[in-house]
Amino acid sequence: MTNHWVDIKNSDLVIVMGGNAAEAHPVGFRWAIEAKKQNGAKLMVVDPRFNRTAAVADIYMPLRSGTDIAFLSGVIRYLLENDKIQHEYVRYYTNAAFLINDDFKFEDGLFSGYDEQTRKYDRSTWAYQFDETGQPKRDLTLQHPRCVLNMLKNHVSRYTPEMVERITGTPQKDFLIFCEEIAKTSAPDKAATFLYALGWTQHTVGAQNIRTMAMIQLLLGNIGVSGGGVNALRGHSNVQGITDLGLFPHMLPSYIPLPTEADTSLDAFLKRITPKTLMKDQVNYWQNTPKFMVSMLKSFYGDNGTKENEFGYHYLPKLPKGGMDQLRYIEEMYQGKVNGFFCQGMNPIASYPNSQKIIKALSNLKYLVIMDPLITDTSEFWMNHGEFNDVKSEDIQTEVFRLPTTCFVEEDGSIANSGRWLQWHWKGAEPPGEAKTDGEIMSELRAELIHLYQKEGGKAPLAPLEAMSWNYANPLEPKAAEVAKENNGYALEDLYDANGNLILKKGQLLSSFAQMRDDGSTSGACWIYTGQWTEKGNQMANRDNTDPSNLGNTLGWAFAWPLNRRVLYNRASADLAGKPWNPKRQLVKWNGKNWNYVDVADYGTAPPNSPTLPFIMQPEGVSGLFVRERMADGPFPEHYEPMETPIGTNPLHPNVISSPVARILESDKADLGTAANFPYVGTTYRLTEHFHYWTKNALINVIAQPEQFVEISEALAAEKGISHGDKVKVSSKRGFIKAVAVVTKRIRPLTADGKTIHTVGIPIHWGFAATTKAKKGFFANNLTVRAGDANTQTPESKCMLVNIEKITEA
Ligand SMILES: Nc1nc2c(c(=O)[nH]1)N[C@H]1C(S)=C(S)[C@@H](COP(=O)(O)OP(=O)(O)OC[C@H]3O[C@@H](n4cnc5c(=O)[nH]c(N)nc54)[C@H](O)[C@@H]3O)O[C@H]1N2
Ligand SMILES: Nc1nc2c(c(=O)[nH]1)N[C@H]1C(S)=C(S)[C@@H](COP(=O)(O)OP(=O)(O)OC[C@H]3O[C@@H](n4cnc5c(=O)[nH]c(N)nc54)[C@H](O)[C@@H]3O)O[C@H]1N2
Ligand SMILES: [Mo]
Repeated sequence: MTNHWVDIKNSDLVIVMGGNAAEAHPVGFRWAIEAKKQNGAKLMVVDPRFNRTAAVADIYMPLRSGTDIAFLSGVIRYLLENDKIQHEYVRYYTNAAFLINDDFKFEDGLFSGYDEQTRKYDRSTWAYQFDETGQPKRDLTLQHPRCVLNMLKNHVSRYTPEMVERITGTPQKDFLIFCEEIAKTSAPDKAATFLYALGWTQHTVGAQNIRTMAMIQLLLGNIGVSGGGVNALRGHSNVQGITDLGLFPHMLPSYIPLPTEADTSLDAFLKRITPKTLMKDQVNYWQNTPKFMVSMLKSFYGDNGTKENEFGYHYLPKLPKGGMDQLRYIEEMYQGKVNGFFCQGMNPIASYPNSQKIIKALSNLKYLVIMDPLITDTSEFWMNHGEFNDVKSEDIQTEVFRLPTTCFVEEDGSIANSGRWLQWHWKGAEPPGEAKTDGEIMSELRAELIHLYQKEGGKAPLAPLEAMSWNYANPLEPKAAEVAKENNGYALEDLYDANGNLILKKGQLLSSFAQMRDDGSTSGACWIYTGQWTEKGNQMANRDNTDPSNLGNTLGWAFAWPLNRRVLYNRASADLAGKPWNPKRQLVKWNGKNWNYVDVADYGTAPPNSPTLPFIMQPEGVSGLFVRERMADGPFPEHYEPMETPIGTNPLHPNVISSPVARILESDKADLGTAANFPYVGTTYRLTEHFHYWTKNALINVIAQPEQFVEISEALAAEKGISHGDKVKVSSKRGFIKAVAVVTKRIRPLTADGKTIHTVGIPIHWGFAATTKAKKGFFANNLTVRAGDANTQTPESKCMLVNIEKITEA
């Protein structure tokens, strides 16, 4: 989130689109209700289903799954045509005025630079024009035909209300209500917030769904302000933490990419990833990347990382050519190229797309290690569970090891919530049986691996393992506090400022990442977490909920990264002179030295009316309505159909139907179906009463939601002769599930491109492994497509083509 949970109450208009907050985030959703109560805010929901959030909304409208970009681009068109934008904000705080390179084009569904062979874009034309002094050219009058705003206007001109209805199935009159409501927040003192989650991310165009919304927020001046923002409601309670700490195949902690095989030295790597300041006087905070990277390496390798060996840079694993992701890794396993798999805290046969392929992939392993407090479907993948897991155990040679872990209530630690608040928690119970913490298991594995390598040798080099610093009082039992301080960072020598004043003594904890150095004199594994545990103690344990601003920015409660800032880009909450757009919800104010007021300002010390602009993480100082090279699929968003499309065409450009750069492997293309055999749209989602695949193990949840079901409209039920309560089989090109049919008014057919579109709603929570007497069920992921977003690794779990038939069996 750019903002935070409590801040939602400050909104004038809460839009839930691409998520179902009342169901999947019922505790945090109270702040949406507070916005209604305290501000008279309206709540608008746009979702293929009339879900539990819609049930308490003021305005609900349906749309066909996978078409949000068309809807939101139509909104952008409306705002521009009707001049409902916040002018000053757009002119100075976005790149609206920047001129776009003359070679940049968009034609017939493709941006300039597309290579059909590699299915990738050469993004060099997605750039600005520069003047003789190397500065980007701007036209602050916004008249130039190649300025971003006019190019955007032209790009979205195709998304008329008629076209929006034709693609999305949302009736035009509903769509226009949405436009009118949101347009009201172009007033400088009004803010809308968007709450979203998987309804937007789980698409081949997921990242662009979110970007289109962010562009709307920028045009309305709703970013950096209280009650506004771009607010992802995160999933598992600490999934924000795993993202921050870089638990991806292509990332290091704190959003620093993992080097590739082509990055042959630390210097070359840093040169490639450190952005140059693009416009003079701008902060361009990522220019500090070398300080963050070297401090991280010092934390990883301690005294084994020296200037001479590039601080241990060569010990880091390197991303192979072509990258690595979940789809490719499973493919390698499927092809028998992988010996062993450590599965820590996940249940891939239930959660990854195309479950039957995952089961075959695991069957090709020599060994599988499961670290989990529970039995999971994955730990039993080799067991026959009748029609639910129809495998022959005797054919599967994979050796499975189960290492029981604790869960969060059985250990101390921190959890990062969606609003970037790091909150410390304390152990509440002793772990049962032989359970150990993940840290203990990993530490023992490390020690034993080193020991075995030293004794017997091995294929992989031992040096990286030996070089890793492991400075814990008990190396087999790292304490959460020790790890938290390691992430925060230390001074490795006495540190002085430019005037020769001592800032920190050797061994003291850093209080800000501004203290980090690139010469090896500081250590810290995750720069954005610096400040969480300082010489003043554990800031994550702070529990003072005093709220002088009444905006919910309780600076004394927990620690929000970065530097306890509650609203990112908060300098954008005031004009260039520092006058707040909304005096009632003022966040920052110039005090002669800096902008700190009721939030920690992110703006350094540039005084009012200085040329330094608020988007300090961008090398041009402003936010991007046009993205230069970051996105894999285009500098402006464009509607592409899902990989499996029910209309079989793209009304905007019939030659480019689905995303031309979507992530899909050649081998999975044969598993795509068409509307001829699978005429309906299947979409998967959660229920409040269950948490993924764990709560099959908790009797109370099993009682609350006892049996696998799917939801269909009354119209589809009538067409297929299905009655409420009948048993049905839902199938896709990949597999099938059987479930009870729930016939409901909450799902209704839509008309898109002249066709009737029926949706089949599929809750995800069933499987076969449970310690309770829970009824077994089928994986929703038997049905899903192995294809995903080109920018992220997220698969397209929210739309696929299916068929549904009534079945009669005992
Ligand atoms: N009780 C409970 N809570 C949970 C979880 C759980 O398992 N149980 N899981 C947690 C996790 S890990 C996560 S990531 C979050 C997920 O939180 P959410 O994303 O809110 O949950 P979902 O139910 O997956 O899907 C959200 C909604 O997206 C809609 N949708 C589908 N396709 C589209 C589309 O193309 N456009 C739009 N606008 N909407 C679409 C669906 O109809 C559904 O209502 O929930 C978390 N909270
Ligand atoms: N079709 C479809 N598929 C989906 C989704 C969807 O909407 N539709 N949603 C996707 C999303 S958003 C998510 S997040 C995934 C979830 O997919 P998974 O993460 O694979 O599913 P979980 O059941 O949450 O598995 C987490 C496991 O971690 C274990 N665990 C809990 N605490 C600890 C701990 O401290 N240590 C260790 N080692 N283990 C622990 C739990 O017992 C559980 O078995 O599913 C994805 N798959
Ligand atoms: Mo999630």
